[in-house]
Amino acid sequence: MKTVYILNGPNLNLLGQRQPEIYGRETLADVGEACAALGAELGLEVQLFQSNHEGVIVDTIHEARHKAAGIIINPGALSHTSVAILDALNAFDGPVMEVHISNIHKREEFRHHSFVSGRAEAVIAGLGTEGYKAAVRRLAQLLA
Ligand code: DHK
Repeated sequence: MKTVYILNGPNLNLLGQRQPEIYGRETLADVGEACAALGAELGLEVQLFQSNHEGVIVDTIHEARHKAAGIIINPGALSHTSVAILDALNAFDGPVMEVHISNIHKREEFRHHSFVSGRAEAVIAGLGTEGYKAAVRRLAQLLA
């Protein structure tokens, strides 16, 4: 079974608690369970990670080089600032899906640009937490 990493950046540990009008009421654990169940149906083992620290996310992408066939990433605020995460993803050989729970293009201008988007096969923004499941489905197709 192929493994997929779902990586989440800063503040996403507070999913379900912070600004629910923007990010919804589902928790990250709920997202992890739903994606693991969907992944199992589609023949993928899904592993969920979250860190508030850029370097830990970079280290986890390096680990994915040897352990994962694909990556789904919501870098949170680091989407808009982190060349280091882009560089790490460029050192990963498999497909990358970028997910934003909110529609970053409808929000403040500083959220409109993401360093990761040029590396991603697809960018999903504004589907709420459903976006993670859409990314799992697409990765299953790409990895079939
Ligand atoms: C999550 C965050 O934490 C923000 O910093 C991004 C993203 C948007 C999201 O929509 O999932 O700007």
